Amino acid sequence: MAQLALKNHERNSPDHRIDWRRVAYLVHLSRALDEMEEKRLVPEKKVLYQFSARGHDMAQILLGTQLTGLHDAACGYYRSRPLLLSLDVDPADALGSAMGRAGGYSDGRDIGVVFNYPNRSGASALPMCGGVGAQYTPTAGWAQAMKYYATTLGREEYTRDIAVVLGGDGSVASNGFWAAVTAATTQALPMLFYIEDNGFGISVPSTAQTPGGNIAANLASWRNLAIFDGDGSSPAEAANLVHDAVSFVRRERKPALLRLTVPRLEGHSFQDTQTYKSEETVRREWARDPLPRLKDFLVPAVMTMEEWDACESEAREAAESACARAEGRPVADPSTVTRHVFFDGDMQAMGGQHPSGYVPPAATDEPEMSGPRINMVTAIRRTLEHEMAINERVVMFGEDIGPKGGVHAVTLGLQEKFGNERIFDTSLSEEGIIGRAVGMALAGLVPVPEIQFRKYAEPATEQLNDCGTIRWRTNNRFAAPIVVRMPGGFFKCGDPWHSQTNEVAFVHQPGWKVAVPSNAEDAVGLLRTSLRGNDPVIFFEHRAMLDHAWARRPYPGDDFALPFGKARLTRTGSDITIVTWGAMVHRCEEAAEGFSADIIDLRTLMPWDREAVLASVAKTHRCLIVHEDLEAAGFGAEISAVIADKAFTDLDAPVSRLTMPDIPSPHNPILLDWAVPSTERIAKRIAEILEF
Ligand SMILES: Cc1ncc(C[n+]2csc(CCOP(=O)(O)OP(=O)(O)O)c2C)c(N)n1
Repeated sequence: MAQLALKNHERNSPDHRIDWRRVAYLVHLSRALDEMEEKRLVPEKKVLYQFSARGHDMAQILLGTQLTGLHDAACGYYRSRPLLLSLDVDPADALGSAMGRAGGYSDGRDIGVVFNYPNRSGASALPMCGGVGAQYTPTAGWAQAMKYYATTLGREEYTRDIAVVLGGDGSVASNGFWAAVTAATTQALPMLFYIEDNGFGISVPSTAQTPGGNIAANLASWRNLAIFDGDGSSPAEAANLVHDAVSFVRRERKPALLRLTVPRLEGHSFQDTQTYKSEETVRREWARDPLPRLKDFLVPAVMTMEEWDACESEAREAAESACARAEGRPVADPSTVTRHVFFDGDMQAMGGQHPSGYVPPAATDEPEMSGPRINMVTAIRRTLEHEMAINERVVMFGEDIGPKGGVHAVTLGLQEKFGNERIFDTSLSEEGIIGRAVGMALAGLVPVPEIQFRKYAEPATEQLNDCGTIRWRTNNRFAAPIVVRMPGGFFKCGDPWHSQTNEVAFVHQPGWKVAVPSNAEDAVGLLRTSLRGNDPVIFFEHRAMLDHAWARRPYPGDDFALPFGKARLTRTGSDITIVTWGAMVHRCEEAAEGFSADIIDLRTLMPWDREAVLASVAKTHRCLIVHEDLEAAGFGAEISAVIADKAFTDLDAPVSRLTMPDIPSPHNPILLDWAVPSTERIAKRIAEILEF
């Protein structure tokens, strides 16, 4: 591949398939915006975060000119504004967002350099993240969705579309980069890794990111990855390499990596004075400025000097007009800032199945009570099977969920039924699993990733967090509704790795709904609602309940769906309210024998049914919260705080919590039994509260 690139690079006159006048105009526009920020808007404190794209600009714009697929998508990073301009984003949106004004990419919620651009008539820009490396796996997910639409669903209109990710030389050391390279190359995804190597990650040289400093050279022997490498400051070479790399991915439906060396002509950000660079380094960087090179390349071959000057003036005027329009925008009404954490009926422009007119089938919360009692594993499998059968957008993936059927056997037999494009095993990378799910959701699919055990969601923490905030930070332009199935909690024994619950961590991450079913019937209802819904969901499958006799229920029917935020009152009584969920519901029921208790199974923690709890406490005047998760900052703390706040005068006793002590789950069953709230200890605590 490198050889092919060199050959093309010998073509050093302007390639007439490229609209060079537009390229020149956009480079001038990008420079004018950078200069305006550096000289006026940042010193005047109208723009608070500025990352100059000078030096990176020309090659990015050449890349943008190649994104001609109707469903192409690119995900950039904070230095990617030139690409955005080349996708025809209004510069007033770019500047207005940098100023944090109303409208634009995020209505003032996110920094202006972190952008997004939903586009139904051409290439889109996927929601960017502030975290370096976080852009990679969602882009792999978009590429996977293109493949899925074209190959699995046979949709002709997706056969040439690709995904492009932009990253700096520092980002190639990130987990996300490697997760995406592995996913794209093991699954042959139409994805271009576009690496802008400016030699520094803030101040750290690229030799600290990859040995020798050249990621393209180091990946030369990586299987299934075409490598292109060259000078991003040379107009001819950059144009040819970008064209060849993009065409390769489009044509071959395989991944490629294009590394272009570019000079970073300014500091990392406005505040960076670059004292770590020698004068000689700075001089050499400026000698590689692509703008004068572009001029020499195009004048007179493509345009006259007068036309070049006119192009620059036109770009400067456009930048001034954009600035005036941006400054004319107000700041968003602060009271709107709590909107768009979740879907509220106002449809996002892109992401998930709902924007393209999906109407969920009719559903009921009345279960069909006939049929044998089935365990939670079978109930979940049956629900997945039905929803996959009626909805071709549902795709499942994770570790060992294919031929093995999952380590908990939930997906047993499903790959045989639906094929290995709709249910597949992934590389062992949770960031890869969740990030790709995000990208697939952005492209309109309904991804259902499985995390093998709760604890192993940790490598995906960044992707989970960023997924939850997509709707909010793009001000409802994008959303990524995915359903993450995740088993956890104790089983026959405990241990620090397979047994934690820690559901509360997801409640604390904006944008996630959290389901914690205690039995087969609720699992069916909540899973179905999740798969048909328009928000990301953590669906928690308790290991101890998957095959527990108490949790077995008749299959409630293919139309059974339960609303989130609606608790189930499993027993009624008058003396105490017991609030619980998951594996503790069964123990609370046993413990409450002989007492007159309301037992509330919350079923979902985000949202949670405050009304049911407060109404019950108003009746019983006493409350015990039982959960398996740790006490400190567990979800019980939230419930007690709400009761203290809203029902203080109703109480005849302090609100009490019975939980695991603040320790990891112990392995030996005797130690575990001591740590997890047992029926006996719950009963004892109930008696104590009643005696208070
Ligand atoms: C996960 C993460 N770690 C650290 C940072 C802080 N940070 C922002 S940019 C940057 C350097 C990135 O360099 P590179 O990828 O080469 O891109 P460049 O800025 O040179 O274009 C760092 C360390 C971050 N944003 N995210």
